[in-house]
Amino acid sequence: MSSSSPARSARPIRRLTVAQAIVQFLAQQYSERDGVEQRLIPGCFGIFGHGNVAGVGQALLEAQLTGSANLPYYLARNEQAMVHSSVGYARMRNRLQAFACTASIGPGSTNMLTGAALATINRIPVLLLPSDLFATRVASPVLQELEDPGSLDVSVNDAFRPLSRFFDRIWRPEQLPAALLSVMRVLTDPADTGAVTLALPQDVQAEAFDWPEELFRRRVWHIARPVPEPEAVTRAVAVISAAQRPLIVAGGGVLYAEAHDALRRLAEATGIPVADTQAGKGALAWDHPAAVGGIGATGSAAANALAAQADVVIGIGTRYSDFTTASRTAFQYPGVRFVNLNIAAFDAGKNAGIPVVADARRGIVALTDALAGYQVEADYTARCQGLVADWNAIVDRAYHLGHQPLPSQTEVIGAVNEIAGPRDVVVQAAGSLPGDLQMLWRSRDPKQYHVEYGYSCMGYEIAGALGIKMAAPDREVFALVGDGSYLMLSAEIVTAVSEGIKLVIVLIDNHGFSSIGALSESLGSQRFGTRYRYRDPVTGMLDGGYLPVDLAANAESLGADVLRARSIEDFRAALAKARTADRTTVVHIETDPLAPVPSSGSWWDVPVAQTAVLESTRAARRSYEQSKRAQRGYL
Ligand SMILES: Cc1ncc(C[n+]2csc(CCOP(=O)(O)OP(=O)(O)O)c2C)c(N)n1
Ligand SMILES: [Mg+2]
Repeated sequence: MSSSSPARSARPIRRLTVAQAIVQFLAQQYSERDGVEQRLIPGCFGIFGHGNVAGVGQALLEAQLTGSANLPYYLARNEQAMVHSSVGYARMRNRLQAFACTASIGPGSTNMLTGAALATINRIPVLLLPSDLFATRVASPVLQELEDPGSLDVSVNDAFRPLSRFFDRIWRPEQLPAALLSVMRVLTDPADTGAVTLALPQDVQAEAFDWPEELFRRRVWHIARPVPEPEAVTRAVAVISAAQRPLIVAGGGVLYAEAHDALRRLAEATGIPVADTQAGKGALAWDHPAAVGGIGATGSAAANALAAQADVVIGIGTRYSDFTTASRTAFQYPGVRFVNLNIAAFDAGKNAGIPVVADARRGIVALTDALAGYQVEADYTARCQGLVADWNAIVDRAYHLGHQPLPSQTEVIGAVNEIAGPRDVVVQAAGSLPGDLQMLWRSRDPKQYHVEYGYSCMGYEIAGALGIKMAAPDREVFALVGDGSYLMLSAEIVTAVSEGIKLVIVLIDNHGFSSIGALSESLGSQRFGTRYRYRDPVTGMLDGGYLPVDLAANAESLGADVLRARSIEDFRAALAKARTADRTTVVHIETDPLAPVPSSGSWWDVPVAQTAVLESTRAARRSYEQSKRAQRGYL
């Protein structure tokens, strides 16, 4: 009735399936910051199965064949991995662009959950399109459907709700336009971004509907740079300008806001030293006079010594994770105060700090202007520089340890650092490498250091590197991966090979978990269950001989070129060759998991059993209780 009314029929419509409408819509979305526009959703990763093969899959095929929408499709090998690749891409593009990911119903979709958590925790935008059960329910239960006797509208995709910054399920086509607009709003909101999930029932994906043509117009989403409230700046400056020993903690927000130059000017104008977090590393070049290295549990001893006595901590774009605060033991000055510049009010309020809610760049500029004339005392600067010089000597030694017979991991990091070009990217996420890298890596470019340490997810390395290389094809990308992470998720080597995307993968083989092994030992648990070994028939433990596992051969079988390095000299030569190769190349090296690593002079809270038979555990508990006394609430 209404469709025959003159007013309605005059409105142009386009008849498409829900999936086709989504593809057409995504291809028309742009983001804009500082007057520069780019595609907001430059492509779609996916793995097809029932649920999306005839829905989103059909729509992507038709778009490609007809040229009606430009949304390139990339076939991933694992759904978790494709979310990692998307996160790598979006982080590299400073959150101005985000990939879409389509998955089949059931396990294809739930494989994305870990990626969703990783994206949301790291505040990186990604659009997830899990497929869902039938909206009509006529064929229920379908293959891979979760049956809940207490509710017929529950599906496995409800598990995305707590992991997503926005979640919706499209039961009817009419719901789609409003949902799509909300999706774009959240993806482009720098304070609220993360995983955005649109669950798509499989029958609805294929259902046709008459869409208003204006749904498919080109849309530009402005990415905001909010200015700080002048009164907040005044309050912050009153505290900072009274400080004797201020310290800046630069987090990932500095990099996403492209505020590194502004930060450098603030540091140069005031002399305030700058320590950085895992996500913020590289905000200042490592050899800038104000740079004091990483902070926290895996930071530099220099930054941690300064943190211990800082009277004002200026956190910029940081979430103050436990690694950053050394589980709240890093800042020991009794009257320490915090000033937190953050785009998210949630983070700005942490540690009872003075909140300055703003874009990092605009906020830093405002603070710099308002602090005109303020300078730290010369003896404070001298102390900072002395600590940094001592630390630099420690790093030099770690880079060239000459450990025998197998090299140390610190030498491998040194070699990668010295062979990488200034714009090359190093990628890592879990194991002993993030700690060693935050301590030892010398960043020369704000986008050089890419360690995913919000979720520290084993398996991010290769998949993330793929997305990073897609985002920055002009940079060499080195994925450093432990044998544990490699075994968990190396399948995206195949995607890199099939797409002709070149990665350098450094595979550090130490026959198990050097990280958790060391942690276990320090907690009295004797490296139990952390070695990749045969089970010893006498002890019943996994401490028999080495396994006949050849990870280099495994990488070769996936289509990568492989170089096997037998010594650190060999490794340097292989790495130089891999850097100039035009194919994905894996450089395999065995290292000694027990080789020494410099100390950060810091602590991380991991509880130890309060009662135990083993004396090693009881001793660890005593030392744990001792360390815990340094833990503070900042109120
Ligand atoms: C998906 C996932 N599972 C488990 C962990 C806990 N974990 C952290 S490091 C680690 C071992 C990593 O082994 P490897 O990649 O060989 O690195 P290494 O410790 O030897 O440096 C484990 C199991 C994790 N971070 N992520
Ligand atoms: Mg290992």
